[in-house]
Amino acid sequence: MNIGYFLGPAGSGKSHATATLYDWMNRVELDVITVNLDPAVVRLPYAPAIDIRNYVSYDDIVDRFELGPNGAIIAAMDQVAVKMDEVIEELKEYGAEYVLIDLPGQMEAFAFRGSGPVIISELSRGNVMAGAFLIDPILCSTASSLISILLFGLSISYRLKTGMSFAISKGDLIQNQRLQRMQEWVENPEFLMDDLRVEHNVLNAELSQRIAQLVIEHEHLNEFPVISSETHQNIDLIFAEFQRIWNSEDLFA
Ligand SMILES: Nc1nc2c(ncn2[C@@H]2O[C@H](COP(=O)(O)OP(=O)(O)O)[C@@H](O)[C@H]2O)c(=O)[nH]1
Ligand SMILES: [Mg+2]
Repeated sequence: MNIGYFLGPAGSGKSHATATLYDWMNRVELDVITVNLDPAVVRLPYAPAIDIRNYVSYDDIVDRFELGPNGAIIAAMDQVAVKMDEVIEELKEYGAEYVLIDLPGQMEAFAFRGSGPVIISELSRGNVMAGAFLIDPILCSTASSLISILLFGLSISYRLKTGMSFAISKGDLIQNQRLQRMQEWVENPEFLMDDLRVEHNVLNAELSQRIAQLVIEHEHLNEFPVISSETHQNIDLIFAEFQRIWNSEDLFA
């Protein structure tokens, strides 16, 4: 199976991107299913073939352990990790060529805890994996905030040991002028460097430029789309990025 998963902070648009990419893949007649791995989600914009809420009850965890929302989702993700064997059995029964996975926005599970890496490594067994890290435009309004979130995403990709692409979500909400500047950043990293140079609040100009250089060289920024689930803008580029990563993972299989 070719598995593509969406990661990113809460509200960055993962569930809507899952729905939009699923519709697009269906339209071009690819054999695809969706999997919801967010145990705490209330409403989804798509009907998942496999739903983790049938395995793990977030409400039970809140009641039983008297946890707040943050602790409860961390505990729920531990249970998701334990249930992955059963989820993978169900996945095999579908036998789909492509699988889209919608993950929760609780980044702690992926950045610091064991559950995120366990979930991804269980899915990786015998399958090729690719991630798309979605960035809400609110979180990257300045060059340094873009670099900072790319570094965060890179660090998670490093922990998960799978290829990850990046995309800015909700392109339809970005003002034209800002959208143009973001596109300039991703098409020509020199613009990103220019804006980093003029940001006065940068703690250490040399360090931030070196970080920018590292991220730019690593992430092929010119393949870094601004997408929208509202207008469907560039949703096909997410699939192209998944394919690029699946193909490069295949080389090492
Ligand atoms: N305008 C606009 N809103 C979006 C887009 N994608 C998601 N949203 C909205 O952003 C909110 C969070 O989206 P969701 O997909 O649930 O984010 P998730 O928490 O990352 O799964 C919802 O209110 C969506 O309607 C988009 O491309 N354009
Ligand atoms: Mg979601």
